Amino acid sequence: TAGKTITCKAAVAWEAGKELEVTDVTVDPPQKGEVRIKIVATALCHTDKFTLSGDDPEGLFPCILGHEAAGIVESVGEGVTSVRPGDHVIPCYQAFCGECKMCKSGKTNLCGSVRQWTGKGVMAADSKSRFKCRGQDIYHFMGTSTFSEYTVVHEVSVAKVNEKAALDKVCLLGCGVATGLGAVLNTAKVEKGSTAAVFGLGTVGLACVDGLKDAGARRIIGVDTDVGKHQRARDWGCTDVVNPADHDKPIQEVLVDMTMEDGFGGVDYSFECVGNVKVMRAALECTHKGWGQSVVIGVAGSGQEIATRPFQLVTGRVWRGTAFGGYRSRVDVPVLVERYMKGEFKVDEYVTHKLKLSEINQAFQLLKEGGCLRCVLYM
Ligand code: NAD
Ligand code: AHE
Ligand code: ZN
Repeated sequence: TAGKTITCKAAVAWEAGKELEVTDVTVDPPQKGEVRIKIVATALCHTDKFTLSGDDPEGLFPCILGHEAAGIVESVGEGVTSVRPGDHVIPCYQAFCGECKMCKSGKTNLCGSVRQWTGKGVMAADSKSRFKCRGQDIYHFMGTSTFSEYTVVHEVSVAKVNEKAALDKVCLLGCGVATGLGAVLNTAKVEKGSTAAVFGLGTVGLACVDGLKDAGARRIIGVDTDVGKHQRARDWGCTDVVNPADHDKPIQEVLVDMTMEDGFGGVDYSFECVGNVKVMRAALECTHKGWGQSVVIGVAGSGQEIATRPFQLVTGRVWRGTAFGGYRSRVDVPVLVERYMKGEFKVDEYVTHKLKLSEINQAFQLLKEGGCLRCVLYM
């Protein structure tokens, strides 16, 4: 198949808010600096649902969504040296080239090499798509487009991983699980003995909880409006779980009261894993005066803005955000896979449902119903 256009099944999102169509698409051969991957398994992340809803200002249609996957390299384009056909890989929506201003800074995991093209749904070599359906160009999504049997990605976005790792599990390290762990371990750098609050107890929030346990946090307060999420959060390691609806006071005041010690309340660290700007405010304001840090992980819709009294920052609280948990994709994802294989953190436990690519609309429905953490699709 190398060098030839492949016809395969993919889930095409024709329009915002509409069901996907699983149909035949063509996937062009990888050009210079590109890799064509046979996807083995892909999960759905809430960001896929968010973009499909039409709320993502970068959302382009028609497109092929999907960014939490694992697969096998089918062929490589000119000049590709870091992977070869047969390699087991995780496509990463955040690239790492190691050579751009951003990568060289050592201060961020955001790579500048291909982001301007991935945001426009095309490949960097020629600003074109490699997908067509019934003669029409279909946009790429997040530089990954994993809801397809085959996809083309930039070499700088491909992490080569241990071929003994189960691809239908490590796909979760392509987004949600890595993001939550990294938010705690890389972005916040939580110290042993810290107190923390996690808002939103889906996959990203639970991965924060797992990271907090790893970091040795002494108190982990989970917050979720869906009580169906509470017991699992305790099982993951939350010391307390709170439903905002059980309280008359704003949730930030509830958390400050819960953590009162020597006359001062507030958690050392908080993590927003919902994507709601009001929750982001509460997450900042529940942190401790003088040193509290709040990490925004959730993605909020077009036009949404965060607000707080500047006094919250003047008095020492820090508001920050994280993309992919601060991990430098190509470098760190293979290490995460090794650590997972040694049993250092949970991954399998987030897979609550398994379906086929052809059942993808049912999988999106599951995400809306709340009982689902991750649904893994087999191609
Ligand atoms: P999810 O839907 O599984 O989890 C969200 C949880 O928030 C649910 O359990 C829901 O019940 C809860 N929730 C809803 N409203 C709430 C409220 N007002 N207060 C408390 N809890 C509330 O989603 P997920 O896949 O875990 O993703 C979480 C968020 O993180 C999404 O916004 C997603 O787009 C974003 N995300 C960001 C990154 C990143 O790199 N920054 C990576 C992955 C996901
Ligand atoms: N496209 C949106 C923002 C979406 C967003 O913030 N995405 C997160 C990853 S979510 C993964 O599930 C991210 O890492 N962003 C950094 C980046 O480079 O995209 C918008 O508002 O335009
Ligand atoms: Zn995601």
